[in-house]
Amino acid sequence: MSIERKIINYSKQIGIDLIGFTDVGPFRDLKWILMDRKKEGKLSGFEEKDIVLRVDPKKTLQSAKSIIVIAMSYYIDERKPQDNKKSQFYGRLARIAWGKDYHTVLMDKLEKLAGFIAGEYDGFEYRSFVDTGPLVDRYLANRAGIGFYGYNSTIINEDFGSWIFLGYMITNIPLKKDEPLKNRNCLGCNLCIEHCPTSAIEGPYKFDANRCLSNVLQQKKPIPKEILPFIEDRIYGCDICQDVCPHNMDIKKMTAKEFMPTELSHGVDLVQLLRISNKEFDSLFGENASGWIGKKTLQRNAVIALGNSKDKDAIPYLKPLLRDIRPDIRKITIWALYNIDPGIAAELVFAIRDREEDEDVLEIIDEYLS
Ligand code: B12
Repeated sequence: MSIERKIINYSKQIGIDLIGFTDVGPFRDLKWILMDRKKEGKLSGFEEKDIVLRVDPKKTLQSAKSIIVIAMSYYIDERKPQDNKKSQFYGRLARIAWGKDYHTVLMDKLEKLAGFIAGEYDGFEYRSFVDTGPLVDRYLANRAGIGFYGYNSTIINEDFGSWIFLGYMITNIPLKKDEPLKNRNCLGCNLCIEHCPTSAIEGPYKFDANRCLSNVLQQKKPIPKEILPFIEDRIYGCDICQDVCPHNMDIKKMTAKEFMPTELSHGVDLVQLLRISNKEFDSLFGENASGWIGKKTLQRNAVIALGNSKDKDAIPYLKPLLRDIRPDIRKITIWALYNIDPGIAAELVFAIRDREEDEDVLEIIDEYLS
């Protein structure tokens, strides 16, 4: 049996849904895409900054001869995140954060796979990555025949749609490469472009991360005021461009029990999140894909979601935050209160103005009060 076949068979045994092989470039076509995106200022800042590293796998593993790309589905039947309501105010997590953190799950599969290959191949060398590696995961997945690009830039697989996580292993073993899928293309219906609330998808494969809700919710920097209402009740990630995609209809469901929804998947109790201790935060979000953005950023997002509820019942939960020790939280709370009820907000903000010492917060208070 060929080494490729052995690897494929083993990958199925350990629950990897899709696997493909590709070469180690360098990927000159990708270089131009990355340079254009950078020149236009439309990257998120979370990408590896060194373009040479991104297009040349040998810079990461000198002995590199092939790359194994894996994908795992995280799709489960539509469930309204706020079913089983226990509290009045809930925040929505994108599907990627419904189950266990995919970084850990896919990395674990890659490590198992590496252990298997090491038993078959003397002198095996490898480096594995999920999401945070130097290369461009989608590019590799496309190159290894795992899926095609949607207009929304996601990698879409015929069976699983775009609800797949990607990971890869750069190896020093020569593997017969797969071909990118030919004659399989995005339908080009434009629904992702039309439905993106902030027009972050500017056109086919044209993406401006500055306007993507998923990105702004992860960034620590302040979110532009005009974007805040589009966030609605989201506190991590955004699924719109995939929810509307026809390639995601009638697809196979995930089998990985690791990605089964947890209690958080039904919605995060915003009031609880605002009051959470560091220890509680670690136990609730430690194994969730949203946890890495940290307590403060998630709390900021919770305040935005409360503001977007426009529900006066949220005011008692927001009011104490006008005295929060973190100026960023005080600032966003002022916005949230004004979004709910400008009259009540003006009274509350006026009452704290004299105690406020932070120049930026004072500027915002005066802007609202004038
Ligand atoms: C930074 C980042 C983000 C940023 C920027 C996203 C972006 N589009 O660049 C933000 C925070 C916004 C983000 C959001 C999301 N992300 Co993200 N993200 C990444 C990360 C770390 C780097 C992405 C990158 O390099 N972008 C650079 C640009 C150039 O890439 P791109 O937009 O994908 O562009 C591709 C296409 O446009 C295509 N292309 C360009 N021109 C042309 C022309 C033609 C003709 C064709 C056919 C193709 C084509 O080639 C480009 C390169 O692959 C990767 C992991 C990794 N290390 O690669 C995960 C990754 C891309 N993210 C992922 C996910 C799941 C998401 C979200 C769905 C999460 C969510 N629910 O909120 C959204 C989807 C938003 C979207 N539509 O892209 C998955 C994607 C899985 C998949 N099936 O595609 C990845 C691969 C993580 C993983 N390992 O699973 N992400």
